[in-house]
Amino acid sequence: MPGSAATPDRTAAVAARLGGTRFADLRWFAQIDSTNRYLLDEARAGAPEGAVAVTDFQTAGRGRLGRSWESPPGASLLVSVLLRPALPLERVHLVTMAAAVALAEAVADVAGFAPDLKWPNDLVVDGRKLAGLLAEADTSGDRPAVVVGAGLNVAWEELPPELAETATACNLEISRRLPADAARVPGREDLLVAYLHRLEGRYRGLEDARAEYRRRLATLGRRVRVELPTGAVTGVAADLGPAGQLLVDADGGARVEVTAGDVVHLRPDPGSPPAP
Ligand code: BT5
Repeated sequence: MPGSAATPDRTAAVAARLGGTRFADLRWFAQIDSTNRYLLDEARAGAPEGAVAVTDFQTAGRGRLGRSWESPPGASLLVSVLLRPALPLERVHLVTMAAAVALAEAVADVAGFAPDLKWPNDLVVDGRKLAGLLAEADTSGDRPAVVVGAGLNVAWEELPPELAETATACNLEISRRLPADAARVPGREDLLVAYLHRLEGRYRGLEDARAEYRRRLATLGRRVRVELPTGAVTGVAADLGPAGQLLVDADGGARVEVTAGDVVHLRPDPGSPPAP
């Protein structure tokens, strides 16, 4: 079975706090295979913009490029939204950038610290991944439907060995900053409500969202290695293109436009000025 029934109490309590947004049609599942898979199927069946799926646990959480997204039950905010932006397909990445900014703003609002953005869709703290976003499109209707999924690590007792060096969670960051008696773990409901309110604002102003994404993008100005299907490119991340592409000044002198791929932030060369 792909998902258990939505939990009505959770669903109603959160939906009641979403007035003024387009996100009133919210379903909170105790367990599901993937909230992105669920909403893509809903999109294909004609569901309108604004549907939201949230879950405590995914049995087949998806990352980008066929990877998986892991989280123990109840430890993360796992949420997808369905949007039908009036944009050509090649510009729908603006929606993912708006969502990344909104999620970073929600973390600042509720958890009290500000994560950085890493191209294309990660929230990071001191280089460790706090959250990832995955956008998937369905182009069968008149307008592309975009499902934007977000996985935000909220309250992890400990990180599993395979993520111990690369990931972090809100509770771990808060306890690093505050003495144990003052540290409070933010609630997933509060983070969700803040995220959807912030997303409403950012989605209404996609060009501003792009500018804010660019402003917060820790990748810009850094030496990077970009892993592409055709091989790796090393250089300096120089700018963001109008549709969210990463423009890299490669070591050989060429400017490379990256639309999809993985980026590794490198340490600056010895002797060169520090990255901003
Ligand atoms: C992403 O992929 O960062 C996108 C993640 C999107 C997850 C959400 S959850 C709600 C919605 N429904 C879904 O099915 N998916 C979305 P990517 O950049 O490919 O990162 C995946 C990689 O991050 C994995 O290969 C692991 O190395 C690592 N990883 C897995 N789980 C992680 C976690 N909880 N925290 C940090 N890193 C993780």
